Amino acid sequence: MSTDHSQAPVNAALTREAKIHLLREMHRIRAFEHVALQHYQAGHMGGFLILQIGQEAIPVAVRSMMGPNDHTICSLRGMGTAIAAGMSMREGMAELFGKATGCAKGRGGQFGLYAPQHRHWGGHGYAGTQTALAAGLAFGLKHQEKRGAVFCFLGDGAVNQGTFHESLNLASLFSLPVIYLIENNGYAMGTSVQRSSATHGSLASRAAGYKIEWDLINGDSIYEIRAKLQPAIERARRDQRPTVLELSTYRFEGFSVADANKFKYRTKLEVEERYENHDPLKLWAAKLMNENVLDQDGIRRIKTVAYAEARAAADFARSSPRLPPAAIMTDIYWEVDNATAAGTTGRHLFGS
Ligand SMILES: Cc1ncc(C[n+]2csc(CCOP(=O)(O)OP(=O)(O)O)c2C)c(N)n1
Ligand SMILES: [Mg+2]
Repeated sequence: MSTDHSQAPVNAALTREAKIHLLREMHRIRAFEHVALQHYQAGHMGGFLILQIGQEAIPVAVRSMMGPNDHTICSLRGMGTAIAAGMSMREGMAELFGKATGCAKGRGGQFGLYAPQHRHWGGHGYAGTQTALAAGLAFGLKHQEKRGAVFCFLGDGAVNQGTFHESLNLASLFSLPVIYLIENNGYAMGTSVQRSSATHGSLASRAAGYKIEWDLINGDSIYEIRAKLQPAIERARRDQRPTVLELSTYRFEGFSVADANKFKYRTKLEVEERYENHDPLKLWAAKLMNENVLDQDGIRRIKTVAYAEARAAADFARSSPRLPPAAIMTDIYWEVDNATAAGTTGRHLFGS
């Protein structure tokens, strides 16, 4: 029997404006990534470009549930997560273009999408790295006696990394307020979940071995994500206990823009079927039309405004300067640590 998640208290409490905001945010992410992709393909930027197109509901729904003591941290597939966190399109786009106006002054590109002012601790390149950092952030919350939760996004390919299992063990043992969100998009690069993970039918159920609560979520559904996040958030904030959630999702594009064979390991039919029936933007728009929150025109306007914002961000990024070569000696650990007490004692975190 399927549950009507729209009636869950967290969803029943959503105002019309909040529902529209959720659609707007998903469209902003998609527009941002489409425009970035166009510029990448035109040769205007280099490095990696790793898109979240198809997975937008997850970061947007998570952000909509966050409070002032909550944090996010994710993998490289995290441009949408940064935008959902509140990073401006201009800062994000300029970072991808390697410009001084980017959020990391163009030093990181796809690897530099950090927004600490929004409590978003970036996209991490080594699969699973963020899971240990998330445990650390959660430990920090506990140490500071703050009631909050750390939302840690990871891919299905990261669940077999040792660091994830070490993190789960410590999260349970130390009772840490961390929520691991496995974005199961079916593939790690070109390897399917079936070929990479030995399971009893789900990745999240492994959490039981660490005495951690877990659940499965349809990652295309804003209502379901929000409804099932609620108990995990309470568990983190009230009981200071971890949770593992596995969200089914799909990436419509390749692993990265350099993934020329995006149909080699999956059929065109599979991708088309997912796009037709599991596009979170289409699904949420249909819900809002059904509930008479928006009509076709309203949805079109949201999309138009999102693309205008993304194109303006790209213009801003292209016309921004790069850092001068001399800047190589600034914003480095040495500069931060040199001549500080922490630099001589090594005690950065816990005072004296
Ligand atoms: C420790 C480590 N091994 C290998 C890689 C190369 N690599 C980059 S992404 C990736 C697959 C990630 O798949 P998944 O976790 O499912 O995330 P998705 O790309 O689907 O979002 C691999 C193997 C890496 N970044 N880190
Ligand atoms: Mg994956």
